[in-house]
Amino acid sequence: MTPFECASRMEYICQALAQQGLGPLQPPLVFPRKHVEKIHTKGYLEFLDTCWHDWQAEGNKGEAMPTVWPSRSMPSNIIPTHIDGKLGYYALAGETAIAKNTAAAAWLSSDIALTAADAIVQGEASAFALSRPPGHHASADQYGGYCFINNASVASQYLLDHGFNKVALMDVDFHHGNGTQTIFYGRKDVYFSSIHGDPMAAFPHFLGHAEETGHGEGKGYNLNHPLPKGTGYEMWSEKLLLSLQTFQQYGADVLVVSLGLDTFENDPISFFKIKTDEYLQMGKTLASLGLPTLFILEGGYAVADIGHNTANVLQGFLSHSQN
Ligand code: 5XA
Ligand code: ZN
Repeated sequence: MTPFECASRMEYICQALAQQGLGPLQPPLVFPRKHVEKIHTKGYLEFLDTCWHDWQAEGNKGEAMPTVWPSRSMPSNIIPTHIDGKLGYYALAGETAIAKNTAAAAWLSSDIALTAADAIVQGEASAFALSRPPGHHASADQYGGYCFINNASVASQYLLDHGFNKVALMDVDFHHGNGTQTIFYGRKDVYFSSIHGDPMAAFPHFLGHAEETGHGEGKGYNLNHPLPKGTGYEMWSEKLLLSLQTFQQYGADVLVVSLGLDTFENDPISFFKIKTDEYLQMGKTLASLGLPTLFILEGGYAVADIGHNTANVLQGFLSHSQN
C-alpha cells in the first residue's frame, strides 16, 4: 500500500508551481551535518543512519517498524541495544516505516530546508523549501508522523546562527508540530505557534493543548490553537491573525512557516475544511507580517490538489509581499 506521504506529492507541487509561474526551482546545496546536530541528539542521528543495516542484520524482511515502546507502565530511559528495542525507543508513532533510503531522504530534506534558509540569509525576501519527508513531528530524539529530521527547527537555528535574532515559527499544518514545540519549548529566541486539529481527536494526541505555553526561559513563547472538527477558513484565520499579532509584539525579525496543506477540505486524514481559493488569502495574511519568510513543506495528502493549494499560498503571499 502506498503511504499517504508519497513521492507524487512533489510532482503535483512542481507542476502547479510551473503552471502558476512560480519559481525558479533550484537544486539543494549540501550542508555540513553540524546544523542538524544542533537540533537532534547524537544517539538519535546514529540510530537513523544505522537502523536499516541493523534491521536487515537481524534477518528482517520488509520495512523497519517498532512493535514495542517504553510505555507508561515501563518508562525506561535505558536505550536497548537490539534493533527492536531501539525502534521503540526512538519512534513516537507506529505509522512511519524506515526503508533502505529513508535516512538519505531525511538528510536531503534537511539540506533542502537549509538551502532555502540560506537564500533568506543571502537577502531573498521569501523562499519555499520543497522538503520531503516532512519534519515537524520529529523531536530532538524521536521520529514519527512521517518525520525524521525537523527541517523547520534546523532552518530556524540556521537563521539564528546567521544574523537573525528572533524567529516566529508558524505551523499551519493540520497536525500539531509536537517535535518543533518540544525542541524550542525552553527557549525564547524562537516563538512557536501552531493551529491544528484538537489533539483530543487528532494526531499526535499527546501534545498540542492550549495550556502548553513554554517553560523556563521559554515560558510565554509557545502558542497553540487546537480547533474542532469541521473548522473552516473563517475560524481558522482568526487564530492565524492572533498568532501574527503575537509575533509582531514579540518583535520577530524572520518568519518560518511549517506549511502543511492537510487543512484542505478533502484531505483524507484530517478534519478541517479549508478550500483551494482560501489558500490565496492564507498567503496574503502571512505576507501582512512584512518579514523575510521561509516556507517549508510539511503534510498534505489530497495529492491531486496539493499542488494548486501550495501554489495558492505562495502566490497569495507574493501578491501582498512588500519586497
Ligand atoms: O503533519 N503530520 C502529518 O501529516 C502526518 C500525520 C500522521 C498521522 N498518523
Ligand atoms: Zn499534517
